[in-house]
Amino acid sequence: MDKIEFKEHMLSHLYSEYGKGFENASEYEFYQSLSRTVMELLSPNWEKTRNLYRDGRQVHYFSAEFLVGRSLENNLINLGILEPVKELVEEMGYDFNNLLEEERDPGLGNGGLGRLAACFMDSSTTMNLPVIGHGLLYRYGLFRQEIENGFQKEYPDSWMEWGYPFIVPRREDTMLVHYDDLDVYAVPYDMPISGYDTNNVGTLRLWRAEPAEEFDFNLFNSQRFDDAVIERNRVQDITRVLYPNDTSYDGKVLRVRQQYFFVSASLQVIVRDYRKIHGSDFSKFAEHNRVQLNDTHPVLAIPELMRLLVDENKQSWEEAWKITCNTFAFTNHTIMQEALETWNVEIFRYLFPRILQIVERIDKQFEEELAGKGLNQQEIEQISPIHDGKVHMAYLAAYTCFSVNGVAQIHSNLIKSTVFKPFYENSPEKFNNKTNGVTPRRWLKVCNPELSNLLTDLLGSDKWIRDLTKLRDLERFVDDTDVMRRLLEIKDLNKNRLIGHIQKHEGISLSSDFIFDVQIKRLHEYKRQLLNALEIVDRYYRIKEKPKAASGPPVAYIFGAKAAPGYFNAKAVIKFINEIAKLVNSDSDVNEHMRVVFLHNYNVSYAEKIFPAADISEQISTVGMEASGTGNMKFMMNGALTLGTYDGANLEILSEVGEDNSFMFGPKLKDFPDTKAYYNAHWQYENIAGLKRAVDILIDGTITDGNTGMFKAIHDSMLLGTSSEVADPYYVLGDFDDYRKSRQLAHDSYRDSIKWAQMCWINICRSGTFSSDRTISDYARDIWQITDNKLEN
Ligand code: NBG
Repeated sequence: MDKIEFKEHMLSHLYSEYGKGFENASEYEFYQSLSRTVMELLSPNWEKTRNLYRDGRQVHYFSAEFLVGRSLENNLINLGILEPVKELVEEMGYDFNNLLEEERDPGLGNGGLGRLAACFMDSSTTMNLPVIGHGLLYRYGLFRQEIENGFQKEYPDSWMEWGYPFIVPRREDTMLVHYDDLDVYAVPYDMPISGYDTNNVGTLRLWRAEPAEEFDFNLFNSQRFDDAVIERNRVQDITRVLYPNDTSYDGKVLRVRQQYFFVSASLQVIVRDYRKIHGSDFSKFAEHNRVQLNDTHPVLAIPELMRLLVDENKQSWEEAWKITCNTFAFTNHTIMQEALETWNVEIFRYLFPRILQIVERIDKQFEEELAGKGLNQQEIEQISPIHDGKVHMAYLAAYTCFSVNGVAQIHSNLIKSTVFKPFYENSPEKFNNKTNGVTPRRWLKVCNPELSNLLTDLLGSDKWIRDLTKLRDLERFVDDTDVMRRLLEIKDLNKNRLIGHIQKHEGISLSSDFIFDVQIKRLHEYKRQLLNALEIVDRYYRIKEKPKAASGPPVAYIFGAKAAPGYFNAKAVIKFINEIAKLVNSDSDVNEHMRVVFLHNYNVSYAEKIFPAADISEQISTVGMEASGTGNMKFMMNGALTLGTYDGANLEILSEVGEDNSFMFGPKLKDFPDTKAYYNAHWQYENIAGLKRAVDILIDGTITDGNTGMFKAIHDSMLLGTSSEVADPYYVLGDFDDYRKSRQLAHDSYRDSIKWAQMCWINICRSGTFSSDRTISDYARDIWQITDNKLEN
């Protein structure tokens, strides 16, 4: 399509959608018509790809979250038309970047787990692999965060209220999902996933709940307005919000309903499509379909497939069990107990007694099997899918699935020795590691165009975009000071871009002379934003006390994080950081040397502006608690240095770049003290210079939490144990001194800019293994056993 045709297509979309032409179109309407034209361009190959994949083995990636981020720019790049479209848009008097900002981020995920699923979709399509994503179309994504008076406030994120151009309904695949108290229509909305340098277009299928009963016209007519809509609301609630608050019983029921909703609808389609080819012979089902369960949220798929096979397709229990075990593979993403979902048996009984019956039978079978292997009743009971009145989703998955993997080497080892120990001992062959990765398209090429161009120029080709290990060849430029200067210039440019954005959205001014020391991730105690904050307070006091302490370069401490709405201590840390920001930024004794920024509403598109501008990547989780991390990889690719603990994928980054090109601190896992027996937080508090002063800022009146008790709560969590928890369970005080030293070293090292650039360069050149293309080829080879299937021109 040339420019003129492209413009004609845009115009016809404008007319048909809004009844107006270019002269009267708003920026938003212009963006919509542009996006619809892009959809038009993608659609023929999308359809062909679906046909191409139909008969071979397909992988179904089941996930409650897909944090895809914006689509327009990514699609333009993948279609190879970014430059001409940009020109066209500018010729027509629009600012291209403003247009991109019109697209709302589909907030269909919380954090790393959801973003990983999105990177996997990108890599699968780019590598021409038949992988389909299945999830939920939440009307309201993760909340929009505002910071009011330093507190996090949540607002609904109505990202699709005005229509989202990159999804289309496929009413022909509407399925009926049955609960004991309700029948619901599941309507799929498909999103095309374009890949880089390929014609293949993958599919992300998102289900939305719609009432199966017609709107009750008679009730409405007889003035019973509420009764007429109550039932409809109850149905639409199922896909109204991402992760509704599940602290109440009703919230939990809704959550389970959501989970069953999408796995049931997807499996019904998969079974139907299989029957179209193989009729009622199910012996090839698992050969045809592999389902990857992304954490415990979709694990209800296990009993649901059993139900479909046994009740609706006349398979014997034994046959069905064999098929089910060979179909499902499971990924665990955390060993934190709170995230290993368990559901009260009564919820299952209420929603779907038949599913409960199936899980009970699986449970019985499990117990008999293990008893046959000589385990005693008590041992078996503790790890069986149903015990203590609850269904344990992780155990159900570990027992059934043919593959169980963790997401970084240390984490995959840990699950074998902790949460899944007995399962590992029973079937070691199931367990494997698949270290996470991120897509170099979005996280390098798209977000950092100048660095991408430099890499392409030096390499003499852009092959690195599909094979990131190619960057290794560029290491030879590390001693070329011109290249290092260019790298520094690019960082400076990216910093200035971010500075403009921060000025506009946060009202804080920065300069690119500052070191950008960044921690962006969900707010969680184990991720230890609190450790970062306390070290900032300590530096603040040191400078106040002795201005000479500020001899190094100035530092901008940048945070972005959302806290779960019901997570009190996490919200307290947000308030704490904002209070520190107020204190520091308004104090002229220090604000030339340090500034603190808490970015509100951190999301994928904000992240795309931050990674390229960062100098230091804060990866400071308590050892053993961060399964992998993926932000750490994005920082590395964009030339930021890791300041981190020996945890998650930090360890694998370290083994690529070495201690000379990163700043590691704290104990290794094997040396980590048993905090329950040998750790005295109080000793640290009293004896580590400056620590008491920093910690006590929480309670000495210097800053205030507005009488919420928040600051006292985090103060106490570090110093007072409870009957169930030791003091400072996340070892914040324990790691403080070591962290401070490493951070100081990192900041001091920044002064030698060429040396600094060389370290960044090594990080970039050795980031190849952290491409999600590598991760996906590992899954494809070891778990899914699929090969590529490329659409020809
Ligand atoms: C998160 C881990 C991260 C990991 C991502 C993706 C959950 C439950 N887990 O360390 O905390 O990088 O999953 O695997 O969101």
